[in-house]
Amino acid sequence: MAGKADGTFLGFDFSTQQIKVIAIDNKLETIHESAVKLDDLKEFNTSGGCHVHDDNLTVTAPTIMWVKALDILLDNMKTSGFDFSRVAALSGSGQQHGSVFWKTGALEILSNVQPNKQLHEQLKDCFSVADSPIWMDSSTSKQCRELEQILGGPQKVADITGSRAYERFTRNQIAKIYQTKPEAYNKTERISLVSSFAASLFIGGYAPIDDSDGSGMNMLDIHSRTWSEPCLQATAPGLSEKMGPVVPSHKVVGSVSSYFVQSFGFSPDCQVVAFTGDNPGSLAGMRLKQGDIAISLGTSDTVFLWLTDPKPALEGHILANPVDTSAFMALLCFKNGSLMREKIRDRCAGGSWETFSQHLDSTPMGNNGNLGLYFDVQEILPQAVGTFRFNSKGEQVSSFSDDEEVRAVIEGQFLSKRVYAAKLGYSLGIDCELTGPESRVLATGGASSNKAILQVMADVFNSPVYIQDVANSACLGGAYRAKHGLMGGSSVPFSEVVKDAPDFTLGATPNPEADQIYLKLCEEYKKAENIVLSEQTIS
Ligand code: ADP
Ligand code: XUL
Repeated sequence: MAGKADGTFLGFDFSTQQIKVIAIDNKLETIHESAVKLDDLKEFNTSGGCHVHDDNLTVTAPTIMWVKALDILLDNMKTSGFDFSRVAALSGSGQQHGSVFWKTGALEILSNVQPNKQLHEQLKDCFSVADSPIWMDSSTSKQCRELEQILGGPQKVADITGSRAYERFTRNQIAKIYQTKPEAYNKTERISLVSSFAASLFIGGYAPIDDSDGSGMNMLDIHSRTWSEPCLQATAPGLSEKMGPVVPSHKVVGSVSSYFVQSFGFSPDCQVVAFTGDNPGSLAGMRLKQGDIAISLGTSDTVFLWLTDPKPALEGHILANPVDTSAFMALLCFKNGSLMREKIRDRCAGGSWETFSQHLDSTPMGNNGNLGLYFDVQEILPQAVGTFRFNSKGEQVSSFSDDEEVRAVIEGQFLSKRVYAAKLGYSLGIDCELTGPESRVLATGGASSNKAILQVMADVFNSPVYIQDVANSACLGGAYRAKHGLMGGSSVPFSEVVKDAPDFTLGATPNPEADQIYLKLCEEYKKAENIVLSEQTIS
């Protein structure tokens, strides 16, 4: 085993716009990083890696495009002299929720691919549905309502599967295909997620779906980590045979097929560890552990939590944890992230982040009781749109000074994250004890370079904030997970495998008075949100 672990590890990410790879050595240092942009494969005519259909709801990607992109990525690595023979194990991730429909007879072709031709040429006729539905699709409201009705309501669906029915979730996409293209459904011998599809390419056979990405389907019982019989029944006939088994995310699902040995010089012993979703992959890449919360401040904001005692709710998603089979993770998405912050920067700080930061630094914690909720586009959490300002008496006001406005948007965004995290069982919540000195907030994404924003984050969460400067955390997570799977999966804690990874940088520490101020403000935030939501219903 030690000999194997001396090798290198590959992590792939089949994301929406690109197929990416990172290679790390046994000391977890990155030795190679490359990517292929899907839009560069001109013959598929995608924009942002997908096709948005005329109804503006249906969003798909040509399945074979992903295969061709992998061919190109591996060819480029070979040309650059990458030594595939040293790869001890590989794993990776895929954009969550997307599905691949393998046509009857495809396994036969997949398990007999020959090294003299590229994969995409050999697999081109393997799919019963040529265009895979992806996570941006929102065309399955009918199927969502059907599932919630059959199972006894949205909370019931959330209790079983970790989320209420969502349009992009795979069960609802499968139900739509069964209802609208029954002949394609009947010709399907296996349904993969993008993640298990990618692993299947490497092993030359059908790789099982892992329980973490499987939790984004509205079809897996997140407690037993097996398919939920009522959900399967509610979807389409004969579905369980088409889904195959579910495995823990650390499971070795096979060795690379002889195609990869002969075409690229992989060792026949190179192990393939189950691929997972990109968000679980990022959790692994960010080395999240119990008590931590990861906050990504990108175009939109995302929050990951490590949970032991999840409380599925109507908002947010609970997934099986990809690095610990007894734990869970929560995923929260907020649409109004950096774009909203930029708007206020432009209006109140002359377009300068420096001036924006000065405004933040010159206002007190708690903003003298002024609170703002800013949703330039329809928000997911909460489902609201518009700008709402409340003064210290809880009265709605039409404007704040520039200083107040800047602090209000940043505090409002972090209060909302803290409140929603608490609703899903995060133990730093309002009604709970602190998780203790070990708990950390990990910040990533573009706005995590702003010290003044990080200070507010530390204060609102009453926790030190560390910066994680990894652009491709899902890829890196794949490489770490490959090593974890090779070293024994459940018998070795993931934290042990990544203990030598580069340290995080401390970005901010909370002020001593922060907790008292923000505990109270969380309550004020909840009241304000209720008012906002009641106004949305009226209008
Ligand atoms: P994504 O990966 O979602 O495209 P990034 O994580 O790269 O996005 O973040 C990009 C965002 O970071 C930009 O929209 C910008 O608003 C924000 N950003 C960059 N620098 C700063 C800064 N100094 N302060 C606040 N926000 C910043
Ligand atoms: C998560 C989600 C996206 C995709 C693509 O629920 O839909 O984050 O995983 O990245």
